[in-house]
Amino acid sequence: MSPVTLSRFLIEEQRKKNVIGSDLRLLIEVVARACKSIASAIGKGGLTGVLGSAGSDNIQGEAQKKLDVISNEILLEANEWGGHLAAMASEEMEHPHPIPNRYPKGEFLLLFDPLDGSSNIDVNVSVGTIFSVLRCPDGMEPGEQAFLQPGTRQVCAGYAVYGPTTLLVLTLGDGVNIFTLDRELGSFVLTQENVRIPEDTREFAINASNARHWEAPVKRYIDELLAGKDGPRGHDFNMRWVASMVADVHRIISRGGIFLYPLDSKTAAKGGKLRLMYEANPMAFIIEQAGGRATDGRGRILDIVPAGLHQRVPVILGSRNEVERATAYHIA
Ligand code: P6P
Repeated sequence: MSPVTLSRFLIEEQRKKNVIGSDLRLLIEVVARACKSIASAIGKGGLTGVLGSAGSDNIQGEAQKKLDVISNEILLEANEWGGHLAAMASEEMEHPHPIPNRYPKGEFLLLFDPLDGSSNIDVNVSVGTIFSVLRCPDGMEPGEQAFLQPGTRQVCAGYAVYGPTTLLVLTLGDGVNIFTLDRELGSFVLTQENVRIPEDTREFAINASNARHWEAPVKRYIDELLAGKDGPRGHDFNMRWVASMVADVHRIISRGGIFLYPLDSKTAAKGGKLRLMYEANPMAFIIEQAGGRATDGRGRILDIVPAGLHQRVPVILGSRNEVERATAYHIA
């Protein structure tokens, strides 16, 4: 049988389950095409002078890499003419990006972190694009307020991983599917269907250099993992930390694990490190659709009602039983 491309998958999903209207199908295909362009720009690296700093800071006060700016531009230009969007929002922009008046507007709001983990880009470590899709509330202007919806309102979420292969991981609220970019075909091809995360794991991901800043429940949880088979957990654990959320989350989607970027005394004033709207919410949607769990240490991430577009949040996500244990320690 010929490979199932992303386009064929979306058309067949629409035929079978009526979950994807033509505008949402167009949105996903346009975002996927933009991710191919970003993969191509990244792949050229030092050959075309796209590495290094852009010499500017983003709204988060973080130094921007040239590829942060390039990736953001690629996504804006790809999505503004199609007529499927009411507006866009990005980690790289303080305010939502309105659809220019010369183009028709649609019902969807697209949010993205155009190049997550970009601090790794200059050292050739996997990075990615994270995106989330909401509906613009009827009768509401597509300004910041329209975006401030809990993650449960997402109609679609996904990420691209730019690594040894370029992958697109997608959920439409009906399971998680993985597509691999066939560079010869120039198409994303379905390579894993209905992915499920193991409920248990022996692998955790946390930036251990922050240990002295952690709250007591996190310290207890991690200390028990580090105690290994001689400790209360009764077996050894392994640690991974790529410092690209997309890469760490994809490892969990692929083989299980738990990822923690918890509240700590360094980030408490800001509410956490990771951004709710275009990092935590899309990843939480994907993880839950694959059978995992995602909390902020005390409650479900997808239930959080956002107060601001760039709101930060603590994140604990991955294999169900470990996330439930780590969260229970916060509530005990
Ligand atoms: P740290 C990348 O900047 C990012 O937003 C996530 O992709 C990643 O998980 C985290 O920050 C890494 O943070 O403090 O370990 O550099």
